[in-house]
Amino acid sequence: MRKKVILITGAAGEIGQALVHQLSEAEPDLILTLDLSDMPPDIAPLCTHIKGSITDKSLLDRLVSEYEIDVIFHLAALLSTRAEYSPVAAHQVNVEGTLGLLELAAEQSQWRGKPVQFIYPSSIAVYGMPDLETKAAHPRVQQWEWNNPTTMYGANKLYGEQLGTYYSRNYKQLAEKEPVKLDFRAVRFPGLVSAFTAPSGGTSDYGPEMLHAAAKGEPYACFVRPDTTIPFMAMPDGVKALLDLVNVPLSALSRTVYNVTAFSLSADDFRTRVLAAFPEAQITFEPHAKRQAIVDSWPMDADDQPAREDWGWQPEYDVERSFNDYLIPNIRARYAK
Ligand code: AKB
Repeated sequence: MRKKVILITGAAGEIGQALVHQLSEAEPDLILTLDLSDMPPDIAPLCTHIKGSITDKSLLDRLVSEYEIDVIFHLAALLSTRAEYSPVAAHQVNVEGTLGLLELAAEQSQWRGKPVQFIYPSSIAVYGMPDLETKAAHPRVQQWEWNNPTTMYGANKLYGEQLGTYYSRNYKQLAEKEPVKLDFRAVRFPGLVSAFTAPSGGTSDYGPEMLHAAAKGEPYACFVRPDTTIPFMAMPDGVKALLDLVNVPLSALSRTVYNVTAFSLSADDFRTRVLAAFPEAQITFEPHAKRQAIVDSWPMDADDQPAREDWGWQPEYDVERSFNDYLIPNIRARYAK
């Protein structure tokens, strides 16, 4: 008999590490992780790890021959800045990799006669505000508004949402016998900020980078203007959103894709909060015109009312609690070691 598992792709990344930690406390099923990198030593004992790529079809075939995959948290992706430097690689991982996993989940759903849950983190990068005036005039965007991403990553994520929705609703719609379809659920995340890992390859990274640099006593030149405002969320709430969403009955969901957010901050507000905790920090602003343009195309805030109504989404960390109870004490402790 195949072992029932929860598969986490991109598990060595920021969300993955936090998710494995949290999931391993409650989950009796095996946690199977897949990533190009090894898992960090403190997390490795909590999961069965496979080092490899989601684009490796023979590896995915091997997985389904050995395991019954019940849930997939598909976290593997090339983020927005990195994807601009390697757009073809980004498309391969973010789109073709996602397609391969959706196929796997669709086949598994049919084989076992029960939908595989496919949990997909999307991003505010799916939005593309045309200019700063429009961004200021529409500070809290609805899910369907301004879906004109300016980055490869944003375009990939938007298409990933649509592909997943297709596989869960219309897959093989012309077949004589309707297949058991997978159960696709996506959340659009704002910039996530973790106390335990530093980000890499994203464009919302200036917030966490500022904080980690200050705690390490290193100077930091912020690559966006002080007034730049986007939504953020503390990592425990990011993990909570994924776990809340996986646990809600399908009948409660009115859509496949949900905005989730916690608080919005300007880069200057971020700096003020970092300075309050680390008064010696040297934080300057040296905007990088092209990365600035990417963040300017993301909204100031996103309306997450549907998530609140359908599955009771509620962040536990507002801005005060994020900084005072989670980020500052944990980052201090981390670098004091
Ligand atoms: C990025 O900056 O690319 C990510 C995101 C907002 O999805 N952190």
